[in-house]
Amino acid sequence: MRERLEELKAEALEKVEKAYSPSDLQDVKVAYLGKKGPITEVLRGMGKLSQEERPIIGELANTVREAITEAIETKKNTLEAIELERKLQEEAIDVTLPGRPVSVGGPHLLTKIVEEIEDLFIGMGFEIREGPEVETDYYNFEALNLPKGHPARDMQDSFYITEDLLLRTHTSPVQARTMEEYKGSRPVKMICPGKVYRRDTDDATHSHQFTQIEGLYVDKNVRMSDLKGVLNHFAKQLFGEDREIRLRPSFFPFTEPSVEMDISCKVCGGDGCSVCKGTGWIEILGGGMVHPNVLEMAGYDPKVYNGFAFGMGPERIAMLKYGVDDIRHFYTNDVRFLSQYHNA
Ligand code: 2NL
Repeated sequence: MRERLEELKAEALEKVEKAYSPSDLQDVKVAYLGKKGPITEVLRGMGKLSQEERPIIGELANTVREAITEAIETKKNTLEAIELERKLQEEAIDVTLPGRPVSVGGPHLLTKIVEEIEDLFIGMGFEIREGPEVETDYYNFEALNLPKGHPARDMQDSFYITEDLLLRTHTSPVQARTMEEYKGSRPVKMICPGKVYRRDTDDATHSHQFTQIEGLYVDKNVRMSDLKGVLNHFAKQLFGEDREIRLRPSFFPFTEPSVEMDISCKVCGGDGCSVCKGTGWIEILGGGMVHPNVLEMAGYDPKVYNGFAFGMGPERIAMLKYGVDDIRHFYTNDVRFLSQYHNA
């Protein structure tokens, strides 16, 4: 019996030694220490032993059992340590590797130019006001000296929703609303950026929806020279100190007199080129002295108050400043276009 136990011990320990996985160990445990295992069997046969031998064999059987149990436990720890090491190797992360590049977006070129223009006018004391894109006939046309039957009110040119409601064709209704709100009792000095809509066929220079920034300064003793000074500062800040401006006579129903403003061409320095179409000058905005009818309708006495107003298209300004050749680039969201101006 003694030899049998020693044999079993040696056998079991060898199997433990050769075990490659926790399940191999489990097999050894069941095979040698289980209820139906050989050691249990040996112990069961102890009845046949003599009184003297019994405790000796009993003790030996226990020692063998403990030795096998301990060997399994030790091997299990070793296997687990090896497994952990393998996992750590396999899943190792090299924190010194450079990260994968993440492509981040940025403000749209149009957003940037509008904000730049806003900042310039804030610097000259103008406030920024916004208003509805769906307007009434009154604020979009009537209040701006465009009475019923005026050619600029042609159904063909505007997006009408009902007979009285339309998508605003310019941002001037925001200014008419502001003057009305201030009730003719205090000066107005504002700019209003926003989307406007016209029934146009889209091409390189036209869009049925675009952006406008209009400015209005109403006070006592406002003169055309104030308009010229403000616009001159604006143009030089935006396009560069080396640029000149000039005002030409023009016509708008809501201003009298009306002007258009050009800036000197930077491409040819005034000699004439394809950008300025040989004239040396590039048109950038329109303006003038607010028509007395417009002041009167908004509640400002034109004998006491007067003012200047102007309007510009930020898309056109951005196209001139950055050499964008097609207005549709602003709206088709081609990332190759958009990403070019992230650092502009
Ligand atoms: C242009 C020209 C202009 C105005 C807009 C205006 C507004 C009020 C009263 C008088 Cl409330 N005028 N706005 C005046 C002249 C020209 O815009 O070329 N815009 C893109």
